[in-house]
Amino acid sequence: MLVVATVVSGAVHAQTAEIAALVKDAAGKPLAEAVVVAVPSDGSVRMPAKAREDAIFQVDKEFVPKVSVVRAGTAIAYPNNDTVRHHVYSFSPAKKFELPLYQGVPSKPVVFDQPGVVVLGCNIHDWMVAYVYVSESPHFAKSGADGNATITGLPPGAYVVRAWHPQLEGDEVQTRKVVDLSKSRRASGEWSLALKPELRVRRAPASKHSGGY
Ligand SMILES: [Cu+2]
Repeated sequence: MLVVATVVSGAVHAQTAEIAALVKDAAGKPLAEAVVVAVPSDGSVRMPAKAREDAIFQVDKEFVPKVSVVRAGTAIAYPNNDTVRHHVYSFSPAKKFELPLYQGVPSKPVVFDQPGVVVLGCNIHDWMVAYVYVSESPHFAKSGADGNATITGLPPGAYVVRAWHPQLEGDEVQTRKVVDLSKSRRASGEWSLALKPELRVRRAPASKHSGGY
């Protein structure tokens, strides 16, 4: 007779742990929109089988959110909340794509299957920029305005933890730290990131004439 064992989702790792990361810039100021990723140090990344979905909106001719962190395999939709059309594209090696001029929601989301950083732009509005950090690990968090990013639900073990920010100076690899969660349920750490100056494209001055781009 066949016995089928059922595992209640969420109870698999009853003893999960978390990493509380604080990300700052070189001057010690809390850094928002930094990505913190934890990879099991033995390389045993267990990606949940179910594909994830996410969305990056266009609101008032800006991408929202500006920084997204997703695991590899995630499909991202691009709902356009504006009345003008956008033309979203990426030339990044991790994902090259183009969504020619559209309004509303393009019919097909874009799947990000390669780990790496993907920079998004809009052909019409040069100042629009967004970053998709595609992680090879399902364990990550993004920092808030206070610089705090907490990665929860971690199975016990040792992790290599690294931090990234759109303005990061140098290689993300240099930010790696080993965090051991084999005996404790919580660990905290600080990451201090050297940043490049932010390159901003000025928004076009608001036109008195509506109906254009
Ligand atoms: Cu646009």
